[in-house]
Amino acid sequence: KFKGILFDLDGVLVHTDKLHYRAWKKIADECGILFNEEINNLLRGVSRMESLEIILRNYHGPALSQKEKEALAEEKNNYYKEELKSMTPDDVTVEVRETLAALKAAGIKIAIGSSSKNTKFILKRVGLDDVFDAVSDGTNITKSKPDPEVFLKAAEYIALAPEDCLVVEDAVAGIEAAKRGGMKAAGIGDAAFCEKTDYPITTFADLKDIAL
Ligand code: G16
Ligand code: MG
Repeated sequence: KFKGILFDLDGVLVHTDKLHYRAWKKIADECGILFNEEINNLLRGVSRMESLEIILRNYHGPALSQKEKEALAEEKNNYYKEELKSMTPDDVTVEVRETLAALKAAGIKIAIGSSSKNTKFILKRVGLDDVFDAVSDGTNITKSKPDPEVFLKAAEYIALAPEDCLVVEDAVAGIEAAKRGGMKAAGIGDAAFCEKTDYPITTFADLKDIAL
């Protein structure tokens, strides 16, 4: 049915969303800004600088220059990268590994479509760096989700038309990106309840029922 499957990274294959949360929380606390899980959910799939802008909606201090904003984003990334060092292959479940292997064995091409500029580092840490046919991430795009660019590039890298691909996402912005790109979308977590989600799934292995 699908010739290719394009996987979001954070919140789908690995749970770096918690690490993003902790790093942003440090920045928010330092600046005296309200930040909680609800606000964190708005950052899923959104680029680093756009995430900062969302967080700064709750900042009421003196105006920040572009330079100051970039410094805050960099500080967040430093905290985040420190946290990423603790990731190991154990951070990818057996269910995820087995499902990816089953999809590949069926001849389906698999690729990453992530907004993160840390994607390659994360894939290496968790031992998934040799598993995917292609990686499209924050380093090869100019517009982040909900723009479809990251998934269109992923499809292009595996030489498939968007309509032959299924996107797997945990974020509403990612589902939106998939639909705008002309792909079908499977949603896990919050994204399972998104109106535009074609295939709501409760667990990663459900992908086998959809794609095999
Ligand atoms: C991920 C996260 C976002 C994060 C973005 C950029 O996207 O979900 O919260 O802001 O990457 O990450 P970085 O700061 O590492 O470049 P995705 O698309 O993998 O869910
Ligand atoms: Mg995600």
